[in-house]
Amino acid sequence: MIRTRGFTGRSRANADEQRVPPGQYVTDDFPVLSAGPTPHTPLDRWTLALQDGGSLVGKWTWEEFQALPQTELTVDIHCVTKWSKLGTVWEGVTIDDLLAAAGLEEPSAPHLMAHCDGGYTANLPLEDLLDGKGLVATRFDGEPLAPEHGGPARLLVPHLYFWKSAKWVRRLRFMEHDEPGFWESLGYHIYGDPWREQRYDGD
Ligand SMILES: Nc1nc2c(c(=O)[nH]1)N[C@H]1C(S)=C(S)[C@@H](COP(=O)(O)O)O[C@H]1N2
Ligand SMILES: [Mo]
Repeated sequence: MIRTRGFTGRSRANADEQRVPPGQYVTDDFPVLSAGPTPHTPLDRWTLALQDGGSLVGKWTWEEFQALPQTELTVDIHCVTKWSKLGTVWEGVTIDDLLAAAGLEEPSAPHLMAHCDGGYTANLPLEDLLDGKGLVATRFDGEPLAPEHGGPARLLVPHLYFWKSAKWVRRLRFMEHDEPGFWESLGYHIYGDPWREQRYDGD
């Protein structure tokens, strides 16, 4: 079959339209959105911790984290400022594998708060991170994740607005009850489903 450039372009545009949540536009750029300066934690001082109440229930050095099962995920991402980026390729450790590595097949609370270098936080229902839906990503597009995009490691939760994908994540804390994170306490939606345009509190 012969395809002209125009045909390919048009069919791609149509397919993309159904892939893109309401109010979003597609960009090939990868904008940087950070509420503060980019932290630069050296890998030999980096750890990822899993916290339940006052207890540490898991902790990995960079080396230990690299030894966990690594998963590649190709997903579309949607920022509340209305850009979407299609077919982004990430690598990292799924939350399922992280919990399994900590011996937590039965997680103890239904919500998580992600805590980051620099103080940023984002709250998430644990369920939204399970079954391969959430990743602690350390690679983007086949390369180590750039610091401005959250390197060494960020959360990736692509089915929610991208503010939930906390950059420079260092600690995941189980919560019995949902609490607002950084943007959520400043008026953003507590859940943030782009398909329901849950941008702000009350949407
Ligand atoms: N630690 C931290 N994570 C963060 C943010 C931030 O300011 N600090 N911004 C959020 C927002 S609002 C968006 S849209 C995405 C942007 O990710 P990017 O800069 O890689 O595009 O990161 C999210 N994660
Ligand atoms: Mo954002």
